[in-house]
Amino acid sequence: MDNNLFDKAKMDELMIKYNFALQSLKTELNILIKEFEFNNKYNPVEHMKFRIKSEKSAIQKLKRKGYDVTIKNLVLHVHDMIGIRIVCSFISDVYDIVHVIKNSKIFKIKSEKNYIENPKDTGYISYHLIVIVPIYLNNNIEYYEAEIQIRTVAMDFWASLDHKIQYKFPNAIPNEVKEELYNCSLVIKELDQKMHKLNEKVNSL
Ligand code: 0O2
Repeated sequence: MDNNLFDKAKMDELMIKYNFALQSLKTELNILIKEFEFNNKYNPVEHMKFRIKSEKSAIQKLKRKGYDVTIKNLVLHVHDMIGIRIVCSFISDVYDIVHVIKNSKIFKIKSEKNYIENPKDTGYISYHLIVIVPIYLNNNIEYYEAEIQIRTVAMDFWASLDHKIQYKFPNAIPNEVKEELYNCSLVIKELDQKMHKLNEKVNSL
């Protein structure tokens, strides 16, 4: 596959800007989470992962969506060049984090997808926010999109197996595997609800 479809100098400049935006996003998220922890004497985050999408994946995504491989289309249509995954213990933690991010004075929320309330047909469960991150350059302010995925450890466990399966069967996942995976997502959902209730009970004792 040809990975050098973008103008190199322009792509290098864009990647630097995405890196600036990621640094700014990381810093702000860390502050918001520490502040939440200070106010509530509780840290809802198990762990966080950060990544910039590779040029190769960006090209694949543009092609999958039917767009020409141009830098303009990348900026307009690939909303997750900057990706952050926040993994929490309980569903209530996920919603706490969503609330904290939505209240940020630094990012604007562009869109959200609640795959906890409305799981995907595959069984995928998670909460997605697309945020707009400002970067303050010498002479101007520029804005970049980032996708924040917020989910429980159990949802993350399911998604990582699903990801492996998609990689193993890039053309079509066998039906029996699909079905089993979907059934696992129902178990994950039930487990998350039970763990949430148990945690509430323990907290009230
Ligand atoms: P990768 O390799 O993880 O980055 P959009 O990004 O909004 O233009 P889409 O697909 O409508 O496109 O958005 P959506 O549904 O919010 O999905 C974006 C990302 O969520 C995906 O990015 C995955 O990371 C994750 N995701 C969505 N559906 C599934 C799923 O069924 N299983 C798993 N494991 N992850 C999922 P990418 O670029 O597709 O993949």
